[in-house]
Amino acid sequence: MASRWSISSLKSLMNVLPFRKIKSMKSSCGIWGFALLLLMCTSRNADTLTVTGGQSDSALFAADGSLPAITEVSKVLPLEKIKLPPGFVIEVYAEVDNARSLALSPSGTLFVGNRNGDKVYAVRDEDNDNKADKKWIIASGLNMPNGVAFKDGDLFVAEVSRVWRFKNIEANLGKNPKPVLVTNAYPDKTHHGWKYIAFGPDGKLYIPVGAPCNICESDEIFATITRINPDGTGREIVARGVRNTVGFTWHPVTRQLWFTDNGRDMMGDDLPPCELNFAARDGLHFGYPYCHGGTIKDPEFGHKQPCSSFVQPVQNLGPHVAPLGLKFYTGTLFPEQYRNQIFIAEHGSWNRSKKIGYRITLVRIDDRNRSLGYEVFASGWLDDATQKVWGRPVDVLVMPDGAMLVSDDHANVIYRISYRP
Ligand SMILES: [Ca+2]
Ligand SMILES: [Ca+2]
Repeated sequence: MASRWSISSLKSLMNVLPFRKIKSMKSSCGIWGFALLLLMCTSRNADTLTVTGGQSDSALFAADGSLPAITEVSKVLPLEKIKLPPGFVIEVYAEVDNARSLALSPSGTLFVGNRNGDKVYAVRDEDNDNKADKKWIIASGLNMPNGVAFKDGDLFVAEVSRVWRFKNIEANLGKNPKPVLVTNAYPDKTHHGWKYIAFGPDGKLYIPVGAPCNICESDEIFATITRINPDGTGREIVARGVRNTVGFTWHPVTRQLWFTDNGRDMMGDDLPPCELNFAARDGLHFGYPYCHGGTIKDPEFGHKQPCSSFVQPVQNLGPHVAPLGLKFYTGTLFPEQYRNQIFIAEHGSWNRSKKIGYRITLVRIDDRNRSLGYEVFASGWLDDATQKVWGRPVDVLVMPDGAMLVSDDHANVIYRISYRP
């Protein structure tokens, strides 16, 4: 039986212990280390999930198990620094710690994953004023639960190696819902192990497996996009040679798969580009680790296969911009020129001497899936002059009213971008 003592419980305990005290306990680190190891083994090896929503533990929670979705905390964010095209407005939609991937139910419940955190959240705008009012913790103690997807009333959550299904989730938001295991058959490597997940037009759940390294050849399952049936059966590899995609979507008309890919590191500030890719069919190879950006031979592996044997990106993005979530704009609120064009959340570089990314970009495409250009749509989370960063976009989602939500795992909020000329 899995212990009530989940990783999150231990983290909470560590948070309340005074830092000085932890330092003074250094001599007993062996015992703490062993205890930590034991706890990790207990909660990771058992395919049961310790759900510690904790709704009954605190006076902070309302009777329905919810927390306020917006507090004073986000009011200090310098939203006036965000540059948008004329007529666009950005506001805070909800506060969510380490807000990562987004998934929306047809009735308007927004589910939000974590990467550095261990939780999955739900938020709702109950009075339709375009700001969320209520927030629920769906689960705690998960291992990088970055991926969330919604289908037929059920919430799917991806950890590094496992996928869980929370049945009939909207009737159980504040009730510590118990999930069922969909699969535990994915590798447990944490390097590029956090997952974006989404249901395709074929009703299957798409799950990427990032390369377990910066640059390497590896077992067949790595550097791929896979898909499974909603019950976990029937795993297939859909695309190969994909280093680390943390965002994919389907064209609203052609229903074909589009995805971002994060380029390798340690080839300098300006190489290679990150990528926007389009998969015309299943079974294609997109180049990694042999070829980057369509034409750049990898210094170590490039001699093995020529760039001409791989699918080229539709658009090379900035080097190290870290493109994550992307969506076609399918609403009607934004001007006509944005319809069916691609918005990309660029999380921002981590090892470039001058930072790049930290913005929302737009790639315009024609009806033959060719890029017509790559431009900045929203910027200002990075101050170029001081190199200071106050926010990092992760995922984008088009709401039924045509507004666009953007998650930010650094400022711990979800923004709503609307058009009010
Ligand atoms: Ca509201
Ligand atoms: Ca590629």
